[in-house]
Order: sequence, then C-alpha cells, then structure tokens
Amino acid sequence: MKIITVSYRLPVSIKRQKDNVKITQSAGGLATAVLSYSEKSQKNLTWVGVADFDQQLWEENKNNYDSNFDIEPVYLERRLNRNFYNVFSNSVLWSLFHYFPSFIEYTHDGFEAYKAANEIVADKVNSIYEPGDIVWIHDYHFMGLAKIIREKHPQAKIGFFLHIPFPNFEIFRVLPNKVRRYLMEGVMGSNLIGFHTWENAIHFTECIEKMLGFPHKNFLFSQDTHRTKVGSFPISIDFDKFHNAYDNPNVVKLRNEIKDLYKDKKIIFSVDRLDYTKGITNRLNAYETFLNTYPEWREKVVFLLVIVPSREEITKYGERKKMIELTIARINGKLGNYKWTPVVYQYQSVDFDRLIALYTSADAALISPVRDGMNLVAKEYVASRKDLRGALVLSVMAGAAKELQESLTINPHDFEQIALKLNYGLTMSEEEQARRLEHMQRYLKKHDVFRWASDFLNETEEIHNKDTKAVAL
Ligand code: GDG
Repeated sequence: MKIITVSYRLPVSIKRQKDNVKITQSAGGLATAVLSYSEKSQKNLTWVGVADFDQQLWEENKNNYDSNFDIEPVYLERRLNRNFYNVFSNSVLWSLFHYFPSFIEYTHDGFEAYKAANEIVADKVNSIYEPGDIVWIHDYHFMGLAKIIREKHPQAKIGFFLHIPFPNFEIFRVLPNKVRRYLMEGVMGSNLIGFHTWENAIHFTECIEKMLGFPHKNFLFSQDTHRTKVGSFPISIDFDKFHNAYDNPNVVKLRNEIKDLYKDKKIIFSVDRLDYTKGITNRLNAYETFLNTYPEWREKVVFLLVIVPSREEITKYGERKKMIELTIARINGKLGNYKWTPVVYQYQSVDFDRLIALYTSADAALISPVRDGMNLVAKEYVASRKDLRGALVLSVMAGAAKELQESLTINPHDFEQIALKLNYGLTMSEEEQARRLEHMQRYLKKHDVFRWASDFLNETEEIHNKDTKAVAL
C-alpha cells in the first residue's frame, strides 16, 4: 500500500552541471510532511507531477536518484502545458478564486488543455494505482482528477486539498456552466475535500448544493458511488525547523551582519512571490502613509522588501512588477535622501539561512495580502522568533489571521490603520512582544504541518472505510 501524492510541481530538481547531473529533493513543508507520514504509517510514497525537466535527462539519471520516495514525472507537450498552467490554471482559476474576476482571460483552448492535462495525469495515477493506495491530489490545477480516477478505480481512497481560497457562488458562477460543472463533478470524485478555512468549505458546499443539487448532512454528501466529506484543514509549517534555525551559526552570522548594517534603525520586513494577491503595492502605499503620519520615524526605519520572481510569462504579473517598482522609486525619491533609503528592495529569492536571518532581525513583519488561502510566511515569522521579539502585522484576508490571534490585524486597503498598527508594533514593549509571540508559538507548535498531513490523510482513510458503498464495490 502506498500514498500517491499529486501536485503540479514535483519536489525534486534536476540540473545538468559541468560533468554530472544533480538531482535534489525539495525540503519544502509539504514534501517533508507527507514523507514523515509515509514513514510513520509504513506506506511507500510516490509523487506524481508535471516535469519541468527533460525526459531523456531523467531517464538517463534516475538510477542515481537515491531518495526515500518515488517520482513519476508526467511530460506535457510545451503548448499544452502553457495552456493548461498559464492560460487556464493561473489566468482563470487563480484570479477568480482570489476574487479578481476582472483579471480572468478565459479561452476555449485553455479549458480544453486543462481537461487534457487532467486526463494525462489521471492516466499516470491509474497506471501505478494498486488497491489500498491513498491518492492525495493538491490544488486548483487538478480539479478534474478525482472523478477520472474513481471511474477507473471505484474503491479508491482519494483526498483533494485546495491551497487557495474557494470563492462564494456569485464569484464562482462567473465561469461558464460547463467549466463549473467539470470542476465540481471532478472534485466530488474524492472521499475528502479539504480547505484552509471553514469559510472556504462553506462556499464550496453551497456551490455544490446550488449547482449539482446534492444535499449534505454536516458536510457529508452521499453520492451513488461513494460519500464525500468537506472540511477545514489549515496547513502549517515545520515549527521546529523554523524555531531551531535561530541558533544555526550561519544564521547568527547573517543576522549580526543585518543588525549591524541597520544598527540605528528599526527593520520592517516582508517576503512574497510577486503576485497581485499579495497586496504589495498596498503595503508600500501604507508604508508611505506611515512615514507621513509619523515623520519621527524617517531615517529611523527601513523596509526590507524581498520579492521572488513568479509567473513572469503572464502579462498581469509583468504589469504588477512595474507598478511595484514605480511605487518604490516614488517613495525612495520623495522621502529618501543620500543618507537613507526608505525601501530596500530585491527581486530575487534568498536562501533558507538568509530568510531566517531576515525574519529574526525584523522588528516587524508586514504581511498584507488582499486575499490569501493561508500565508505561510506569517507562520514562519512567528515560529522563527525564538528570542520572542518582533511584531506580526497581518492582513485579515489571509487564512493565517484566523489562527494567529495575537497578530496585529489590518485591512490591506486601510493605509491609515496599517500605519497605526505599524507604529504600535514598532513601539510595543518587550513584555507584550513576548506574550503575543509565546501565545502564537504554542499554537503553531501543536498545529504543525505534520499534524496537518496526518489529520487529512487519516480522515481520508476513515471516511472511506466507513463508506459501505465504496467498500462493497
Ligand atoms: C499557496 C497559497 C498557502 C518565499 N520566498 C522565499 C521563500 N519563500 C517561501 C516562504 C513560504 C513560501 O515560500 C510561500 O508560501 P505562502 O503561503 O506565503 O504563499 P504561496 O506561494 O502563494 O502558496 C498560500 C500555500 O499555498 C500553502 O498552502 O499558504 O495561501 O497561495 O514557505 O518561506 N523561501 C526562501 N527564500 C525566498 O526568497 N528560502
């Protein structure tokens, strides 16, 4: 028996170096958590995803891949992959599910490619599936998958988890009817459907009732072939990894460098992929309001803004980059001077040690998405503060705000409120910083990513095993 995890990206990278080929396993939270579950439950793990590497390169080198789980890459033809990933998944589903209906660029070809890609990935899963396996499908790229797998393997245990918000019916019905039906019927092939919050689970349940007319009892739907449970499973982080990194000698060295560089200033920090959902321009405008409302902070604060390149082929992302860079230039030009740069910006990722050094140097983390499924950066900032110093200023539009109850919550559109909370955070007493962080750390230590994965997978098994219809098949 094994766990088959399906996600768009595979948790490996394969790179040709001078005279050899290097295959590295990702240390991301999801991979670590599923792997840990598979080891504890003594089940093997196989990961299915879309290859971002050359097939020949993989075939020639896969025997050198010494890992604790198997990889099953799916190769999609370039044009199909583009239409599936950029055109439909990221320019229709991502924008709509984050409440940006005006950003949708729906095309027939995009939807056809989405269906085709779901069929190809389902074929791969079906070809490796064996009775007793659990299939865990991740995210909006694969909403058609569960139904296709169930048609071939009616007794399969299937879980689906959505990493982004699920919108209310008024937003969802913006999609053409055939698209909506495909997505909903597709996901309902699962035994368990998980969201980050109950709000998302309720939106989904209402859409199912309205569109497919299925009644439910306590979020449990009875279908002819199987039962489907809908629930809230807030994702989390590897708490100990982030917490203990504080003392890592390289982190200590990097932190000292940062603190030394800005020794006479308070540091505000944020890190995101470049995405219009992350509210980066709002954040900058709010920082400007903060500097105007509290001019005493000028030259005494710096905003370290790390933005990671993402989805650069999509027009909306390129436009957003320009908008952000213009805003930074405007603020630095207007308020900065030869001694002080108000916003220090980099459009490049940082490695893990540097990320922790930045988290643990920052007097405040400013996280202001206009809509976000969860937001792991907020949880990572809290976990990394072993020194119990710092303030988390967090948008109420992030799923994380529901759990991180001692954060300073903000509305991402209310610049005056953000300015006020930033000022509050930067002047908070050490006792209050410690009290708030301790409270949130206690919560995160208990609700880490390992618990998330095991709660979800155990419940998938349980729903399936109690389902006499599926078991009898
Ligand atoms: C989606 C949903 C949901 C970022 N820059 C660097 C870096 N990161 C890491 C962070 C964090 C992750 O990337 C970003 O996670 P988020 O949760 O903030 O955002 P999305 O990528 O949009 O993820 C989101 C998530 O899925 C999980 O379900 O929470 O709502 O949108 O882990 O640390 N890591 C390093 N350098 C960087 O420059 N090392």
